[in-house]
Amino acid sequence: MYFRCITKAVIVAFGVVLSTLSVAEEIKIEMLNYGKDGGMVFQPSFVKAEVGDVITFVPTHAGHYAQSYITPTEQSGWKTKMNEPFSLELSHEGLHLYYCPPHLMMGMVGMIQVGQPTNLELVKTKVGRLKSKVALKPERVDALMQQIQE
Ligand SMILES: [Cu+2]
Repeated sequence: MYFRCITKAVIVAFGVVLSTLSVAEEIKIEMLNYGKDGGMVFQPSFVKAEVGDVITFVPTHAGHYAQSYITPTEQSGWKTKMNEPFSLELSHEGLHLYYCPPHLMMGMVGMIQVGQPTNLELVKTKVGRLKSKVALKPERVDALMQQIQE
């Protein structure tokens, strides 16, 4: 019990140090014809990140790009170029909900949570409209919503 408390304290202290240093991370998201969750996917489709981290969209398979549907309030919308890698610097807290325009119908959607989900209410309001355009695997949109950490 005593040992467990110490372990927990160390982990908490380590977490505080990490968040204070806030080392920027590069996080890769692959664009795939086929991945762990089936056809036409961003992998990973849900990413939890922090302000200052950089997302790189990697066009592992051809024929994909990514476009934001919702971004954190202070961060402007973004769009990658077909078959080209793209780096996105996460400048503000909140949720990015995005999709691959040619494969939205097939459920090629993704989400990036940056820190706190500051724009969650807006996302909840608008997500239905995006989901209505997904003919195959609309449950992927729900799965993204369920992974949001409040
Ligand atoms: Cu695609």
